[in-house]
Amino acid sequence: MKSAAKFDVIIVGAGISGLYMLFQMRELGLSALVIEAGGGVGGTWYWNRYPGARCDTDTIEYSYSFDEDLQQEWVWPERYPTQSEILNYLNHVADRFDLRKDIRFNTRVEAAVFDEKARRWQVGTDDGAALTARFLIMATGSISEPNIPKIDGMESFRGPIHHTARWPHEGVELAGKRVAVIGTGSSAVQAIPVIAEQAAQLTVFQRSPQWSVPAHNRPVDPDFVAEIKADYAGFRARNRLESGAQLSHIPANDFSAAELSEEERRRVLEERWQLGGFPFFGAFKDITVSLESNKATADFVRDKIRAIVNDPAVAEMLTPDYTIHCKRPVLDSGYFETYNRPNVRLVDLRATPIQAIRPSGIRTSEAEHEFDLIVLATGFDNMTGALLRIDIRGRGGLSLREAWAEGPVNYLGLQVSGFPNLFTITGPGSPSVLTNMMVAIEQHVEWVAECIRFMISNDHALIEATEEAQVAWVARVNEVANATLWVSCHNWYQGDNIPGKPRVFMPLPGFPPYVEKCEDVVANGYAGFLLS
Ligand code: N01
Repeated sequence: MKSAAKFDVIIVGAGISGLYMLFQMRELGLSALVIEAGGGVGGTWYWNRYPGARCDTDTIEYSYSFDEDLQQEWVWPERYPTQSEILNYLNHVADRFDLRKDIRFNTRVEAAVFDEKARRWQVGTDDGAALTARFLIMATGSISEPNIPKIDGMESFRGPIHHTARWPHEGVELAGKRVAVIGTGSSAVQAIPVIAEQAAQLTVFQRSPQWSVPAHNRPVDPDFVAEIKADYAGFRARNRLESGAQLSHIPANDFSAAELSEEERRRVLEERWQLGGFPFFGAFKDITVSLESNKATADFVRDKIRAIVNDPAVAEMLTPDYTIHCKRPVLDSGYFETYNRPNVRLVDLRATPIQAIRPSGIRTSEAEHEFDLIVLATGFDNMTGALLRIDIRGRGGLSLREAWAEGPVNYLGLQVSGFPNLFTITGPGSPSVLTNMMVAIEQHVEWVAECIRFMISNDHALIEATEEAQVAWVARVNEVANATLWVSCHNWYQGDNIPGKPRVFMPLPGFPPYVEKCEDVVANGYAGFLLS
């Protein structure tokens, strides 16, 4: 039998986390291999190529901060980066730091088993390779495992069915086509206006109406960029002090709706609506905890939807009845306006659910709809899906799937008790998806790199979260989340979008206190971890 190829570190995934992790491991002089299922770098931005795909974090913030020359030199044309611009950027990073030579593409990790005797991880891939490493780092992404709903008759459809996160690289011809989009999350809200312009007909199948606010994309203002770049490090540092690790230049207002008259509330909300993007949700300081501020904001958006959409019945269908900002906020460029087009129809799945996909289209409880193409904008098995699809086994053969049968448990979102030397980047239990992901990723990667450096220089073979620290951490995440309105609706933060998934709030609200905790843990000799 061929012996396994040995590395100090194996990193799973060559997205934003995996690339930076590899860079950091090289800095420590370690041998590292990245294993990537895709044919190129980029992770999310490699896979999500649907029409209109764009990031909704401002370009000035959605980039690495670890290299001053890189952040000074790179130029983004618009307020929000498109998928292809981000992919170009990540390819540039991979080339600039010569990362590709340590990345194995088109290879999927299937299993990882901790060998207690050798104190190493054995990693198996779909091409049959056997690899071992002292450290295993899961840079598999928080939003990467597509959710393909099980709908009767799906395989019988005569045309193509494309998930937004598996969009064909060569693009899809939409002209003259009758297109169905199932889902109305961030991906759909971006894709729908673009598809509507190209297709002959578009029918949107909506399960939950979506709170969405205008992105107000525009070319970047060179003076603004010059101002930021004059002290980019300072800008980054200020962003890290914000709860969402971003937008320090447009912070949330410091008052709640209760402090204002009706007229003042409207004025403040209108100002924020004109700013567009995430700053809208900062009209009041407490939209995620105060029902009054939340309702004031929601009522304002309800009025906007009614004013934009011409047909009152369609406007009603598009108007959410749950707390705003409870599902992950969505930014759009002409989403509600699209429903005024003569070639666009909306089907409310609450009133008329899908019964089956037929060779010619989709059958709901009310009608048969004929299509040439079906788009699944049905989202992801977020935060745990990409980890649990791999058969990961720690001490005593304990599988991660068993350990997380009731929902994910870990310490700091970084390590699971019973799985020594295994780290997750932006895992559940960390701020991750409630922040600017770039910042959350850099913080995690740097923490893990420092931890490995510490272990090597102090001759520690293993690090493992203790059971007690893990129990306390999970309780803390629940306590923080339960004090917010994020638990007041059905959302993917709690796994509500996946049938049978345990209902557990997965990300941790609040970036700065989390960072402080991570730093305290280190200052106290990795408190809550067992080093041996
Ligand atoms: O996925 P989603 P997404 N039948 O889960 C519906 C990030 N992102 O790909 O709300 C019918 O939000 C589902 O309905 P419901 C961002 O963090 C960022 O759009 O569960 N419908 C929902 O409407 C985002 O939150 C960017 O009731 C079904 C939709 O499908 C995350 O990725 C861009 C269904 C899924 O929405 C995921 O976004 C894109 C079924 N069986 C994504 N199953 C930017 O940065 C699900 N749905 C801009």
